[in-house]
Amino acid sequence: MENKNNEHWWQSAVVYQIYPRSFQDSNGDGIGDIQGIISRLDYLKNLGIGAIWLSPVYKSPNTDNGYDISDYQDIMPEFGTMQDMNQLIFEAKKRQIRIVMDLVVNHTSDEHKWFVEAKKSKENPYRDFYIWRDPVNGKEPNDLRASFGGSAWKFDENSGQYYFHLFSEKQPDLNWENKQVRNSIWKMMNFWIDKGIGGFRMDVIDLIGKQPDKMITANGPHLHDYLQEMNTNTFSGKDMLTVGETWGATPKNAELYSNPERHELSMVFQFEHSVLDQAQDGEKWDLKPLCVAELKKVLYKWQISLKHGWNSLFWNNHDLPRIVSRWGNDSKEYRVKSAKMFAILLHMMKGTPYIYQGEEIGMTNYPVKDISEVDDIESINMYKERKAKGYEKSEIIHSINVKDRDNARTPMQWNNKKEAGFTTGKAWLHVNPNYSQINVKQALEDPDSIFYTYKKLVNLRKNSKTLVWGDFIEIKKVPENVFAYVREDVDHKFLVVANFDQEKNQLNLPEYGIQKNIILGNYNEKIIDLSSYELKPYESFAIQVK
Ligand code: TEU
Ligand code: CA
Repeated sequence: MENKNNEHWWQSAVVYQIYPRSFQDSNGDGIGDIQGIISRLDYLKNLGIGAIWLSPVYKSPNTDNGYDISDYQDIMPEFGTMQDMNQLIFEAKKRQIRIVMDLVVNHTSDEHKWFVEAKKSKENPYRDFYIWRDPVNGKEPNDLRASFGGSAWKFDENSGQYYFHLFSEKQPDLNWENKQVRNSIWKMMNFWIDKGIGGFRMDVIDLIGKQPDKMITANGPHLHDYLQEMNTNTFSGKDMLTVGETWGATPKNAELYSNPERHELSMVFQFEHSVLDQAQDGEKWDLKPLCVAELKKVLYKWQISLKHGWNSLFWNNHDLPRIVSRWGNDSKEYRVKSAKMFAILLHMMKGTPYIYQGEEIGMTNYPVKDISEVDDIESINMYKERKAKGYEKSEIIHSINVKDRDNARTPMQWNNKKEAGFTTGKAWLHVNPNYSQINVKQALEDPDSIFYTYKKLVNLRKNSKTLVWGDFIEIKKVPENVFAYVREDVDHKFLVVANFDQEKNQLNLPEYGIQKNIILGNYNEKIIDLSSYELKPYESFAIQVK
């Protein structure tokens, strides 16, 4: 699997993310489950993906939909049993699909037995598994804030101390400085590795080196030491896919994580492109229009700066709004065109592409009218906070509709039957009413659907070393809202063009002239004269020029 050139399976594979709660229900309780996933493996095999990143399926009280884990070595009963999980790993493997588990070890649930013990007294052997501090002048030790609102410190009446939580108060942060904590985590990871999984996606891993007393949260001083220790004690030598979620990553520290000589991770998710529609110094709810030129700058920068590392490529995940609604166009006229443009633009780049469930059929955001329709703790807390600060309801709801996480979490749309074929009961979260037109069944029946563009892209990578390992070169002489780049090695050369615009744009690339070898495009052109070509709205194509 691993060869001399440092080539790995996860470089030519495409990863598909499943948010289990919303993927497929098998027993009519309205909640997606593991048997549901198993029943859809053939669909995923048809798409051609090489791995599934499975959002958490562990035992959890579900304050944050599974990102608050109360037992890492057990399965949430709503999702099934450990036997179901073993079956999923086995059935996926039969189809050459690896299962990448979500590793949420920055924090646990407050219902995890470590925290239940830790809370009992200052002397409890598990006390130091978490971060406890005495009050300062009768108040919180400092001003650090939690990601889901309020202070990051929660007072515990029983012991008179505060504990630290970077997310909700039901998600206490683990104390990574404690070697016993780290050893317990390695043990748990090895439990999963022994089951034959394909790797780990590591939740907010850049926070584990925090030093709250020094107001340090991301990129703490021992972060990379911990990751090297993890690597040595767990997946070292196993060629697994390991991807860290790192909101604070720069190209420079992404190389620290992913340079193979450092023995840390395969790659990280960086979010620099993903915050470009957020007002400076604001939160994600403070909106600003996307500047395409800026997006281009950021994506290209990441393409060329990881000399010794590896990129991950994504538009979507379970925390982000749907890309066609966000930066494309979800109108009847342009939804399919813009969705295909996103696919071509991203998948032809260098790195490992990720597809989030439903992206391959162009699923869209779900606008709500009232906070009562919202499930996500992040949005609900923000709503309360901003209401109290005097924001208008309409303004808050607008931000929620543009940015909130429920947009990604509405049930997968399988067909045009009741509840989109997701469940025979009542879905836990509203199904997007556009399921009657946008669904998997329709996509599979239409040879010109978004699905088949994704399928083609997934397969192209499997068969082209150039696309996987070839160089990335920007073409600069193009209009501001047009992306154009080349992927090439000694054998082959591909030219990729994407009009990131609802308007037409003029392309003049005389050095390329007339081209017939168009491998895919969203307008199905057969011949393109690049010396002078008018790009249609969202037009995108890839051409093999050598
Ligand atoms: O997300 C990390 C994180 O920082 C989020 O709060 C992110 O900023 C937000 O979702 C953007 O809207 C990870 C998981 O992906 C997320 O689902 C979890 O809620 C969070 O960690 C806590 O585990
Ligand atoms: Ca179910």
